[in-house]
Amino acid sequence: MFFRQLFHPESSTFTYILGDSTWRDAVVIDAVADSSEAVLAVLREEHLQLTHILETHLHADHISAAKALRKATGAKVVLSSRAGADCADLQVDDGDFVVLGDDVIRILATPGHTPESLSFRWHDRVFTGDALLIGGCGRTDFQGGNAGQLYDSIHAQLFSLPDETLVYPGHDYKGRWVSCIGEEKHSNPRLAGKSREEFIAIMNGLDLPKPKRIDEAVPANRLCGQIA
Ligand SMILES: N[C@@H](CCC(=O)N[C@@H](CS)C(=O)NCC(=O)O)C(=O)O
Ligand SMILES: [Fe+2]
Repeated sequence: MFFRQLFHPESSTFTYILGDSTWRDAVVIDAVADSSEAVLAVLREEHLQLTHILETHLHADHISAAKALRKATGAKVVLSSRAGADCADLQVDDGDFVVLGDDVIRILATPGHTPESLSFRWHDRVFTGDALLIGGCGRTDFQGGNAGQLYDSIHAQLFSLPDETLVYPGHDYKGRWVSCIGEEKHSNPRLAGKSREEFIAIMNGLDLPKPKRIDEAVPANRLCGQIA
């Protein structure tokens, strides 16, 4: 098993490289365009061959490296069928899986931050994109976001996992890297002890500024990260 977590400071985005030590295959989750060389360097150093480029969703705050990594490696781009992104090689749904060596990465549909948001479960960990963040969750005020749907996704798909499941989010804005399901259930201020109605009220009251790069990032990411 190979595992690496990278951080892109400009967008506070995490990129994950998952590998199989026997087969030497790897997948990458949420690679950022600016960091495609860093991902390729890890793959070279570790003698890993990239087979799949997974996206948790169509990002609003940075441009994806999917297209550049596909060009460099021939790996397949994987996006939710709900993304409406014809550029994807595989359009997946809840219950599908991606093979990685002797194991699989299970696909969980976790809509709410956006309709096409996915989480990926592998071994003892889950990659939650912006559905569940450490002590928070993705906002629901753009890109078809829906707070009630996010509450349902988190409870049905994520909080139903064993408490010890490690939570690797899509972003962290406060220097944290990993959490676990038990901790989020117990102490996430938006979710712990909150009813669905209370959660919706919290989300509808956030009043956050729009991501700086949203107008260029979403159309580019619907084309797998095509840089104009
Ligand atoms: N200041 C950031 C904001 C990024 C942002 O809004 N991120 C989204 C994820 S795409 C989010 O849900 N953030 C949660 C939060 O800020 O609590 C930017 O301009 O890019
Ligand atoms: Fe997002």
